[in-house]
Amino acid sequence: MNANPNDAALVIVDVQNDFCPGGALAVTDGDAVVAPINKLVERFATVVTTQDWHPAGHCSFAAEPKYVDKSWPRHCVAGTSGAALHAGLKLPAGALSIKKGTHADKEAYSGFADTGLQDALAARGIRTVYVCGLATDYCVKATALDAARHGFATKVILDACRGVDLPAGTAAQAVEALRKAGVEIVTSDAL
Ligand code: VGL
Ligand code: ZN
Repeated sequence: MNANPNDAALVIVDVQNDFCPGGALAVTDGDAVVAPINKLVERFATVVTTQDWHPAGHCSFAAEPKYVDKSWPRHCVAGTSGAALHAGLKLPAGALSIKKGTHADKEAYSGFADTGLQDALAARGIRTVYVCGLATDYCVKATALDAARHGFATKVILDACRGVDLPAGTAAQAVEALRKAGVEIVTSDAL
């Protein structure tokens, strides 16, 4: 791959058990992102994982979650197996781990929200950010939009993403919003 010089980072968003089949907030085929991501990681000198990492009483949790209004079942509670990264991910030893959504009273879909990620990437001289993972219409979208806002050339690797997509079409709308914001949509085999 010549598209990923040392100034590019791969940001793997929320590939956590709770977003995979069998998890508390399972995304259809969520675990299908693992194989393409594993093929990509070795090509990047800088790899970042984000994890949704909520306190037990997080404000987004609802006893009767509606999803469409961004109320969710209890998910990704800090330290639980549901919050752990999918065991199939093959990460380099130096991967940077970002936890987000750690405040009970604040929702945080973006990996850049109060995490220090922008400074960490800047310190490594990163100029281009490739985003993949879960979910296309929430945390992938928010993370990619923030990356673009922070001035990084930003690309979303679409075949390495899956969306909640409730109601159906939400994931496609997210992709359109990303394009409009100047985010490039790419596929992993083109990298
Ligand atoms: C996410 C819903 C709630 C995500 C996190 O990772 O996209 N979605 N919390
Ligand atoms: Zn969450």
